[in-house]
Amino acid sequence: MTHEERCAKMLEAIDKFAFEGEMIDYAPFGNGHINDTFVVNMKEGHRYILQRINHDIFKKPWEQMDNIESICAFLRKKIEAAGGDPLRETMNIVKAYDGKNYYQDSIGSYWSAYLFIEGAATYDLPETPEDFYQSGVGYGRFQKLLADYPAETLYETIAGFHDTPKRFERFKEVVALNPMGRAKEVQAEIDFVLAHEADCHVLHDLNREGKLPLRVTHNDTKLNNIMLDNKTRKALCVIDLGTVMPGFLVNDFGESVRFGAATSVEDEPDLSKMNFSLELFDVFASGFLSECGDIMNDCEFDMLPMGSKIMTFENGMRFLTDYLEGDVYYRIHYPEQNLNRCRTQFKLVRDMEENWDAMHKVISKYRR
Ligand code: GN1
Ligand code: MG
Repeated sequence: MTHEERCAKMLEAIDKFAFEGEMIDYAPFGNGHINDTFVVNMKEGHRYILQRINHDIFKKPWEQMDNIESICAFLRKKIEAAGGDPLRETMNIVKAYDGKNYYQDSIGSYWSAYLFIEGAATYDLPETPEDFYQSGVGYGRFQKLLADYPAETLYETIAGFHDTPKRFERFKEVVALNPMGRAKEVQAEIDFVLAHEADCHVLHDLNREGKLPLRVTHNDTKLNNIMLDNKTRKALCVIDLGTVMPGFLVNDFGESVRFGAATSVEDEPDLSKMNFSLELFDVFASGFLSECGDIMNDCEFDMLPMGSKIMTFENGMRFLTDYLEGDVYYRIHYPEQNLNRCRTQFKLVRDMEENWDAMHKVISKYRR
């Protein structure tokens, strides 16, 4: 598709949503690896978020949007009851003129739209530990507010998204197929994955034994999926709700830890710069548990370090799988990016293993 054709599709979509006012222009927005996100600027000064949903990955965008609409309505009620501002503390869907919560364009792409949250920003790295603490508060609050939402009524927007054992099996298949002939150059990383098979099963086994409950989870709790208020610098709103579905609380905790309790960015090529920070782990745990510690059971407390390790390991394994497959899933900006991403994750896993007892000690400080 040419640039002009792409722009024409954007304009077609913009025209279909119940946006108030007159559009001036639009621009790409954010750093996501999966969907295409834009900001739409209106003449009257307000803005909207418009997103083209990656339909190869989210197979049923209409189910995803029903999840999001229903979760946001639930959050809105709780936020109003607490005297908060639902226009800033939760996402707000803008519907299409036909009443649907998405629009399918003439070439089959799915679009969704939201009110733009003004006076707030997202970060790829915490500028201060307090930023990371606030993200813990934000994701912990998200857990708490949704603790009585019936998780089993949500659609699974990506089948087996954090089914680590299934991802492990898929990884082995891809290694065997070796479609790009890249396996040889990453034997050390492949061996690292294979040596961690037992870890993949721990959380799912506990769930089957009835100890680890399924809850409403966000599943992509990176620092950059939370907005901090520009004035107060406090957690304001959890965004990027496409992967909200039933899951394990410890994985939401862990996904935040792997991204934020790290001393460098996800694709840092110089591994000496990438370390797990026990201090930041402590900071995040204190924020997260201050909000939702009282809804958690013993097993969830026990498994917070494991959730951190598993999410880090799983992301590394997914990046490596994608590298072996020829970079078909994640957006990359240079050829080795997925391999760099994989290596930082495995470095963090090793660091966590070295800090295993210390991580448990940190959690015990905040145990209720
Ligand atoms: C993807 O699109 P983004 O950057 O929010 C991915 C997450 C990964 C993350 C790695 C739907 O999230 O699972 O953890 O990249 N989302 C999907 O940075 O696969
Ligand atoms: Mg995102």
